Amino acid sequence: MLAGCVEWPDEVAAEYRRKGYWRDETLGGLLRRWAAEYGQRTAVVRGEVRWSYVELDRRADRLAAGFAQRGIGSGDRVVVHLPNIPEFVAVCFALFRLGAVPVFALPPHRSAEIRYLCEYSAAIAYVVPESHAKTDYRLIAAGVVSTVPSLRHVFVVGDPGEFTALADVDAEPAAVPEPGPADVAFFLLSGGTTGLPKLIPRTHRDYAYNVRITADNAGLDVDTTYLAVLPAAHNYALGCPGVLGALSVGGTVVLADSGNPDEAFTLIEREKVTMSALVPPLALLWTDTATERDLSSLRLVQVGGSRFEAAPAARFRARFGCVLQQSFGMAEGLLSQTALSDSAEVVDSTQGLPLSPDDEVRLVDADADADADADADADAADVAVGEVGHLLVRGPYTIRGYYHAPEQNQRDFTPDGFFRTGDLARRTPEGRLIIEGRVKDVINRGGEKVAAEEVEGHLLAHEAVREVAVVAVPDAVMGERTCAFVVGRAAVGAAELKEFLRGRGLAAYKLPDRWEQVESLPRTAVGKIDKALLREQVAAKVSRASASSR
Ligand code: OOB
Repeated sequence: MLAGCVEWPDEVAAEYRRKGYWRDETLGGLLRRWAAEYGQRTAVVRGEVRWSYVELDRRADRLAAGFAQRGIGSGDRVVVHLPNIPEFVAVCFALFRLGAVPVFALPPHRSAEIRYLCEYSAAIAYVVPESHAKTDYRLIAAGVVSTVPSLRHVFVVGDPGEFTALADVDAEPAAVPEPGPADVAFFLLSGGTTGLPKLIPRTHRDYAYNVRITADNAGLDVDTTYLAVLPAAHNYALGCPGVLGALSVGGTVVLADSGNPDEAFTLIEREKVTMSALVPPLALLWTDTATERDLSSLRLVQVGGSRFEAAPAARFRARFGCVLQQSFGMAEGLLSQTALSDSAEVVDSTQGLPLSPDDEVRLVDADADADADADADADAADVAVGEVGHLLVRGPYTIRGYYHAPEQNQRDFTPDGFFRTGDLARRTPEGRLIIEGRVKDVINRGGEKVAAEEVEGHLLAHEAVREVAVVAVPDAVMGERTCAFVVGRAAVGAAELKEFLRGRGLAAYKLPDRWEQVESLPRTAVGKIDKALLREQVAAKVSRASASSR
């Protein structure tokens, strides 16, 4: 395994292999097998572009050979910053085959996030589209390349400007040393339990298992046409079961730019889409959007990423007449989903069962303090069935540590290897999970995670800001939005602060939705900023405002 990653203990690894969870397979090798089995069937569709399995496999090989010629090989980190386009899939498999390790940036990320990811991973290459969503990504690349010495290559899908066109990365496939099943296949980003996102190493064999169990639980088969509306670079749409799940059974992946109903409904009708995965705000939007399109091909829709309430869940089922699957998951691993056979009541009100028989889930009675240390949880008692506890997990597809983050690992993992998810949950007598909230300092903005500390750090860099606290505000559509409480040294307006954050290259979804200028911030007895009180204050204000506007 790559230096800086935490292995599963040998005896645990042996057990996971013995039970057949972990097999001697790599993601790059799997595509070879799928191409042999599904040949000319359509693997990937985007607009007018359609690639068969054979075509995808061939492209991955040629790209891999081209990357190898440019000196990219085993263990090298490559920041992949692509939207949902076929090249994303080809680049991933090319890198998987070389044993090079994609670091998956999300499409809305901008220079602040990209610089951080390149530095943290010591990436040697960065892959971007020419432009996307009205942004010229080559400008992001230019800014980052000049400040990150490890970066040797920028590959661009489309007009490369000063960089290298991905289309020119092409060579006759040659035999290259391939990675092993225990090697790191790629890095996902954490939603952030504290501070900046951490890199999550996922190995070939643990992720192959992740894909297999989610594809099974969603009943995928050769007739599956999966519509990817969420970023394929995010765990949920990548492999839960997502793009890789659909490919693993010979299905077809239709790539979309967004879940915008206009685009999505058109694609569902045209491609006879059978399945998709949404976050709750999109599920609400789909439910409330009238359409002339024929959506009758839809058999299954997953909703997850943030809490989906029972009432909208029921409305969604009634509107689309398809199976709904609640999906609770995390880039670190654990997945809990309802089953296709579950009753409407179970689907509407729970997040189902953890997917592996060897997911060891504990709900412990830690006091709801984000700073409680890992040792406290390890010793804490399990709560009774039905009671809310702090969710801890370890298992065959849950990491044992973040990449190069010994201090964070000390906090986020117990000494016996359980990951402290930062989520609060309770369990039904059947073992189903119901996610009730969280203790980590993250705002879940309709599935997009905003780490409070990250935004606070940027705001504190403004000379007029003395103190700041970023907290969640309840929101009917997004579940939560962000609110920044600012104590100024000098008068400074929200517009200026937003512009300042943009100027620092922060992704737009992290810009606070609401601003409160205050004289001081409340403190707890031990002198920390009392975020619980701030959340209450702003929630009360918002509910008063909405009551008076009714
Ligand atoms: C998914 O992954 P991440 O890594 O972006 O975020 C994980 C966190 C969880 O720890 C939890 O706080 C929240 O997102 N979450 C949910 C949820 N699904 C995720 N909270 C309530 N209800 C749900 N259904 O978000 C993710 C990864 C794979 C599949 C699905 C979602």
